[in-house]
Amino acid sequence: MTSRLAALKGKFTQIKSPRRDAVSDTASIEQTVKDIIANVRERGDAAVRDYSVAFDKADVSSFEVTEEEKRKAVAELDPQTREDTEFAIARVRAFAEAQLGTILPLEIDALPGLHLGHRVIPIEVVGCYVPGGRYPILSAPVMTIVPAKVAGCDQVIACLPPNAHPAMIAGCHLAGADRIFRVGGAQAIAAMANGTETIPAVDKIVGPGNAYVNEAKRQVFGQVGIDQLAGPSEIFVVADETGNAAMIATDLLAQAEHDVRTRVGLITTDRRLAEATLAEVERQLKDLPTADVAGAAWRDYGEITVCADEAAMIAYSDHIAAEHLEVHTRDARETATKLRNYGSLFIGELASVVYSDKCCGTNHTLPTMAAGRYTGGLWVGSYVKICTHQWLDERGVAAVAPPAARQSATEGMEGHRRAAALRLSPGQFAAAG
Ligand code: HSO
Ligand code: ZN
Repeated sequence: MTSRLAALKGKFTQIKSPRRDAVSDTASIEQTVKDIIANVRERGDAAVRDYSVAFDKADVSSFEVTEEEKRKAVAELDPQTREDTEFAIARVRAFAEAQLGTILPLEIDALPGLHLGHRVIPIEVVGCYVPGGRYPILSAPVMTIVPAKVAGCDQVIACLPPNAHPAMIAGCHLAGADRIFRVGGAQAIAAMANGTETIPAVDKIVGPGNAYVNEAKRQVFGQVGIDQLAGPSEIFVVADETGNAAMIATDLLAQAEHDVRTRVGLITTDRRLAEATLAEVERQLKDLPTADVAGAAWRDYGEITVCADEAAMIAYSDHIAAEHLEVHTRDARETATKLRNYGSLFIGELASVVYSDKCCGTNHTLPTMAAGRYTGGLWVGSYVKICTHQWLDERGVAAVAPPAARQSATEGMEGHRRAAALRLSPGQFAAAG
């Protein structure tokens, strides 16, 4: 139990508890993924082709989507879908551009003659994994590709499963992918991490995927950068007595339809709202076409927690650190200032998670499994490096060389001491020991 939860003892009760723990079990697939990565590293395209046949039943002679195929995929989008995709792209781009404007280079004179700074440098080659999955989520390529382009990466490639909906290829193209490959699963991650004859090696891999993709990203991390390890989606709502049970239930079920492992919950100070929401979820499940998934997620991972007061509600929510957190309270903006751990915050009942999922402009690739305690989600800053530099003149050397030389001597690092002292004048050199 975390200390945060221990401090909450007696301050909350659950009128609906999850039946299972949200745990990610990677042990069973670890070896399979290890083999896939080793094989792709060794045999390149041939291994990727074998896995595509074995796992995706796809016998693709060439992985790369041609310019002609991209044009065709876009032309086949119905006009409204194309317009909506372009709306999403424009919103995500505009927000990413605004955020990039906040990542500034720095140059300071830390001491006379000692100049320190940093530059903002785009990552050269980025690989965006675009998942297949239960639904063809058109906003998925938008969220990974658009901010990479805004950041100024030289090359942005996309990999998607060969059996992905053709509209997903159109989405990758419209979002601005430089090259698109029909390769999915762990073999896609292995190919992007190592490079093959046709797929370029990338510097960083981003984007969510299934358990195999996740495990592959975990294993190649270090060799390349990754964004994060994405678990099943999550939504929690914090609400007081002003909350609307029907609206809360609808938003919980919206995310619950993602996957049977989606974690959804209400955290409230109002027992009446808790009970009403419980009833609403059951009522709405009756005519939700995706109730087979959403209902299973609700039964296994759904929770409704009643807290003694606002402070306990906030603390419990910070303990969960939900991927998506909606705030339905009398003064939602005020409540928002008190919350600390979440992936993205939806302030006030008009701000549905679905708007961010699809098109309002914030990124929907967010930390799950309580990773919101230590990181935010994917953003334009995920595609740049903040790299420091320094330059000195004689005054700067006079200030830092003696302590650097002395520390080195204390540590027994004679080579370091010599390098530090070398730049001092002979008199200073002697004085620095
Ligand atoms: N809730 C998902 C994103 C999404 N949902 C897109 C529907 N479309 C993960 O944040
Ligand atoms: Zn969603």
